[in-house]
Amino acid sequence: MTHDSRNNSRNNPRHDCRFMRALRREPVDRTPMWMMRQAGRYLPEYRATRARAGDFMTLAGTPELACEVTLQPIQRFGFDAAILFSDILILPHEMGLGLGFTPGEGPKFERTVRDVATIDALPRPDPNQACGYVMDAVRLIRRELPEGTPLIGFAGSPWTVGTYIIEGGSSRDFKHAKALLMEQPEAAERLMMHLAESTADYLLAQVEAGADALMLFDSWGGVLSPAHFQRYSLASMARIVERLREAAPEIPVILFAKGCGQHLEAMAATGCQALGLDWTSSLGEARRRVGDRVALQGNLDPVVLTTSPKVIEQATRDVLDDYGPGAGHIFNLGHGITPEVPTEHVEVLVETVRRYGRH
Ligand code: 1CP
Repeated sequence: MTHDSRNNSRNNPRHDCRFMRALRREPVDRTPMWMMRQAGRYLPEYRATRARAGDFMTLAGTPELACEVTLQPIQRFGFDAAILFSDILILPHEMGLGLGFTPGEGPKFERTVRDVATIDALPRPDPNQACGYVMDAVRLIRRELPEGTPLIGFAGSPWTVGTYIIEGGSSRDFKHAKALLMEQPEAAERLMMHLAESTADYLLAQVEAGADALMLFDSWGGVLSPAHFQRYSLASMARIVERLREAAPEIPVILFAKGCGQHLEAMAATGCQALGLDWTSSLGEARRRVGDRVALQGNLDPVVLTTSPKVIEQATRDVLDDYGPGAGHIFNLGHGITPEVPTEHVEVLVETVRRYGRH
């Protein structure tokens, strides 16, 4: 059975919901919404499960716990889509690079990938073996989710994952990662393409396990020159989309490249179904540029959620107005929600989209 024949049906209630319809730019009763990092530290129930798990890797590595936190924001707010609780760094961890999280610091890899020999020795993991616990989580979530709530699977873009494994963790200036592109362009290209193939394998395994849509996070695409963005980040994302289109044509793919508003046409040309926008781009302008080819997701500045109900309501209405009437918009933040946001503020956001986003 192909991915297609199993997941295909418009009579599958998950595929006829607002979120999936909006991705196909079909009419909806109101704008669908979810929030990047919706399962996260701003939720007391997340903090409780996280404390029970002890550390992030156990939380992400235990299917029952990953399922529990994936469902929490759905139960509390009734979002129109769930996103798998995992991390973009799980795949490179399972390439043998040794990911760890120290509290208060970011992710850290035990081994870095900076030279040709290390790049050429990187394994291409079988996702069902190496990341079996992720696929178990997908199957479990899919079983537990309310009827009609689709599940988003995801991965990091090759460039964004590349920055972490080249630098060995988070970075401010991406010195080593950029130096690799500048000094060893062929090796860098091989690394990006290796990550692209492994990432496509990984995403297709998520589809096989039950993911209804897929999202690629290119959080650091915006730090590259336009030429480097095209050669390293966009080309490798385009390869992933090509593999997904071939093997799972019914599964929509959302590309989110932060700070890349200048590249929307090039990203739409990959054949993806939707683009995620951060708040530095206008949804209305993006719609005029690429709205005939892709759906758009975004783009409230997450800082708005730290202000007041009045400001949140107005800013949310402004986002909906900026896109304007008609199909093809999925409301989201322009980046992940931050831990200090009160849950009452998220309620204001949800209520505003429900009321003001009616079509
Ligand atoms: O509980 C904790 O303290 C750990 C914080 C945390 C969480 C909640 C990490 C560590 N990862 C996650 C989950 C996560 N990460 C999800 C789950 C689904 C959801 O959205 O609810 C997703 C989609 C991600 C994706 C991710 N991880 C990205 C891309 C999106 C983005 O925010 O730009 C990136 C860059 C990462 C790396 C990462 N993992 C964790 C942290 C703190 C970071 C960022 C480090 C940095 O800023 O460099």
